[in-house]
Amino acid sequence: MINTTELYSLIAGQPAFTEGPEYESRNPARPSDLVARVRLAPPEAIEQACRTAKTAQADWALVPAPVRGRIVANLGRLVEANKEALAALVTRENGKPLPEALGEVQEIVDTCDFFLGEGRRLYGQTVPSEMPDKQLFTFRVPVGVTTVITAGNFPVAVPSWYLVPALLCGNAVVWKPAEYASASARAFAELVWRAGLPSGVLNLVFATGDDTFEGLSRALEAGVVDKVGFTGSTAVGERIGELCGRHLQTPCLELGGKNPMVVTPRADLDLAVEGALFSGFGTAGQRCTSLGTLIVHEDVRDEFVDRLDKEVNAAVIGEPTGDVLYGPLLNDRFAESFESVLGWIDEHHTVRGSTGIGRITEDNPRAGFQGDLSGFYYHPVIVDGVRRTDRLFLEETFGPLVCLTTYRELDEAIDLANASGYGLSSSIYTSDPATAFRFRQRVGAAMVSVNNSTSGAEAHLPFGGNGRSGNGSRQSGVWVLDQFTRWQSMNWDFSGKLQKAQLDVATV
Ligand code: UN1
Repeated sequence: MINTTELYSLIAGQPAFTEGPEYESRNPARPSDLVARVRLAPPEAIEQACRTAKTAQADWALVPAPVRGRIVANLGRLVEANKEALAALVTRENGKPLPEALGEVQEIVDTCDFFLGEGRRLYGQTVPSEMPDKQLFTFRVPVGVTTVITAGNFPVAVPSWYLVPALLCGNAVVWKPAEYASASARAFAELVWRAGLPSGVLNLVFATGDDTFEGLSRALEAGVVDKVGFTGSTAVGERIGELCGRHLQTPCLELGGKNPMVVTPRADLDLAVEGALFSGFGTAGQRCTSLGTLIVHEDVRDEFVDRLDKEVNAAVIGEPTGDVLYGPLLNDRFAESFESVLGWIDEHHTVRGSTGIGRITEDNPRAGFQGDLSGFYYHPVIVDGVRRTDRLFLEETFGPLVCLTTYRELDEAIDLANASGYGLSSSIYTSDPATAFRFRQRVGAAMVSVNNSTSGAEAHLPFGGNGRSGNGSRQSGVWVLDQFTRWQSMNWDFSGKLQKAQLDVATV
C-alpha cells in the first residue's frame, strides 16, 4: 500500500495546492496515532480539477464502454488483492471493527463485479417510427464531469458506488472525500488509477466543507461540472440541492436516516433482538441505515426490551481490531455532536442498555471495555419512552443510541415509522406475510427489510432515500445508470424525402 503520511490533492496525477493548511487525520481509537497529514486545498482547487476533468472526459467518453468495463474489472481484482491492507487502513483511520471494514472493501469488489458487465451492455433502444423508412434509436451518453463529495463513515465503499458507475459510463470525476478519511480515500484512488485510468479522469481534492461548497459554486458557475453526487447530512444535502438547482442540475443526494424497526407480536424475538443490536449499535450507530427507533408491540414489549437490554449490556466495546460490537466514534467532531444528542434525553425518558451514559472514561467505566480510553468511545443507550414530538424521535442521532416506543395497531406503527419525515431504510419483524406486505405498501422508506435489520445494502439493489433522506435518486445496480448518463435520441430517415412528424403520418 502507499505511504500515507503526507497527502496532497492530485489533479491529473500531479500534486496540487501543496502549501495549504494542514489537517491531521488521526486514529479515533487512539488519537495519538497520526494516520496522515493532509494539505487542504483552497476553493479554486475544485474548479481547477473540474476543468482538467472536463478536458480528459472528452477522450474518455470515446473509449468503448466494454474497454472501460475492463478497467472496472481490473479495479475489482486490485481491490481484492489489497483487501486486507485497505480494510486495516479503514479500521485505523475510521475506527470501524475490522470485519466490517473487510465487508466494506468487499462491497467495492461487488460493485465492480456488477458494473464490469455493464460495459458490454449499457443498452440503448431501437424504437419504431410513425413514418415508413425511418428508424428511431436511443443512446445513453455520459453526463460529463461528476463531482463526488463523500462522508467518512463508509470511506471507500460508498465512494465506489459513485466512482465505479460514473467512470464506467464515460464520465470524469473530481472526488472530495471527508478530511478525516483522507488516507483511505487516497489508497482507494490509487487503486483506481492503477487499474488503467487515463490521466485527469479521476482527480482527488482534499478540502474543508466550506471551501468545497465555495469551489463547487464557482465550478457550477463556470459550467465545468455536470453532476454532483453527495453522501452526508441532510443539512448539507439541502445546501447542495439548492446550489445545484440554481444551475438547473439534479444532484444525486444520499442523506441521513431515522430508520424504524417494527417488532410485531408475531416476531421471532431472538432474531429481532439480534437485528436491533447489529443495526442500532454496530458501527457505533454511524451508518445512514442505522436503526433509529424501535416500535414494539405492547404485548411483546417487556420481553423484547429485557432481552435487548441484556445483549446491549453484555456487548464488548473497544479497540476495533479486536472482537467488539463497536469501536470509537469517527472523530472529535462526531463525539461532540453525539454529546449534544445525549442532552436531548429528558425526565420523560428511561435509559437502558448500559450502566453509564456518555463517554467511556476511568470515572464512567464500562464493564468488559477493551481499548485505550483516549479513543472516542461511548456507552450504548436505549432511550425508552420517546414520544413522537421529541427531538430524539425526529432527528438522526449518529451514535450508539436507539429510541424505543410502543404501538397497539399496525396502522399506528406505520404512522410512527413515517413520522420523522426521513425515508431511507426500515424494517419489520413478523411471521405474517400480510403484515409485512401492508407495511411495505405504506411505509415511506425507500428500503424495507422483513425479518432483517435496517442496515446492509447489496451492490445490485437500488439504494437511496425519500423525504429528508434524499431527493429520490438511487444508487447501485442498473438504476444508478440514470444518474450518470442522459438519454439521447436519434432519428434516421432513409425514405429519400422530407417526412414530417405528425403531418405525414400514414393512416390505415
Ligand atoms: C451509509 O451509511 O452511508 O446499508 C451507507 C449499509 C451500508 C451502506 C450504508 N452498506 O449498511
